[in-house]
Amino acid sequence: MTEQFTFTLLAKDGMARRGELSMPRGKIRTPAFMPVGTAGTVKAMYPGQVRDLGADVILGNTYHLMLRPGAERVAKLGGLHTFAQWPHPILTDSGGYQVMSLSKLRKLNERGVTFQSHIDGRRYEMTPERSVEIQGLLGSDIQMQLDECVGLPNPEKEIERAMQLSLRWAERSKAAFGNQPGKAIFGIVQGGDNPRLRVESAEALAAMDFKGYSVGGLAVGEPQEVMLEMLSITTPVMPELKPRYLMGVGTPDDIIESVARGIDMFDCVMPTRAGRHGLAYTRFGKVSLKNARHAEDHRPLDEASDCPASRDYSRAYLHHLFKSQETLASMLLTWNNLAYYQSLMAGIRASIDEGRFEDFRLATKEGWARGDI
Ligand code: PRF
Repeated sequence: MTEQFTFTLLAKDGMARRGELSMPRGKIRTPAFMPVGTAGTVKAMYPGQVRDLGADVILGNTYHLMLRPGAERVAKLGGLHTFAQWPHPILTDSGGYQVMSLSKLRKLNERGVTFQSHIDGRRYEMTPERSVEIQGLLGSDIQMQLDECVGLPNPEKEIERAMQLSLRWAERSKAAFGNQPGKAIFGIVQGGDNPRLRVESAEALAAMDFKGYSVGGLAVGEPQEVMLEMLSITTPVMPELKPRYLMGVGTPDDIIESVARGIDMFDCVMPTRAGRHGLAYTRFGKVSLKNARHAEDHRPLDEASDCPASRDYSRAYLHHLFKSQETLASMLLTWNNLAYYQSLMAGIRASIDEGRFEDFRLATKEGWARGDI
């Protein structure tokens, strides 16, 4: 019973959904934000800290881990959960997207993609089957199919070619994954900024009966308005009773607007990367700790927060740490940002449960617009 992978839709409020994914390693409350742990670590955070903020799942990257330390090595060391001291669910991306954005000398054909490592220049081949194998060696609970994501803008022909290739790779990925009761592989909707291609992709994947679906190929250069329009067109043709994951998104505003259009899961480097670059996310919008206006500011980032990083340290101190390039600057700002993201998700979930998501969305956006000084 508890060995199965299930998704339960608990409540709906407009298009926004409350749900719960359940699998042997634990439950994921949705809408969920998944902190990114690219190389087996959520940068600048202890795993226990990530957990305590309310993360039910983290994301790992096939591309990075296959190159270093290697998928077979991770398997030998007991799998990613043990290796990284995260015993809860892990979702892994398939590698296709990272190959296209990070590696050199890529060659893509029907079989898959060959590329040179950005670390040492060694050549690798990634196929849908090899990606499933690697994600299996890592011990992933939720795998992604290998897909091809094209940037925007791009000609319709090119978007269509990549979308159709991704559909054929979806079939191969699903066949390679087979039947693994406590685990899942998600199909990925592509189709760029083209409504016809988005619908065609979503319908073809729905017919393949995946346990969950991702929306890829967005937040790749298009305006937010276009991304949201694509979601408004796509989610209505996605299976109602399966989880929906918007890949690589986004800002707090992207998240709340995407939840309003029926998305259940998110991941993004934004809170962790921005933290390492001196940018804090708060209830009152973004605060750049680089700015000299914080040099003598006694106030913490958010005195009402439960997170020590947000509540206990002055902006002046955070500014000083950042200016001095101290490691603690990255640690505290990442902690603050993930705390804010997880509190936003908790607020979203509670508001859907209580049928007041629209009020929550508007009040939250008002807070960001008001600013903090
Ligand atoms: N495909 C995969 N991973 C991704 C994306 C995608 O389209 C995106 C696009 N925002 C982020 N990560 N496999």
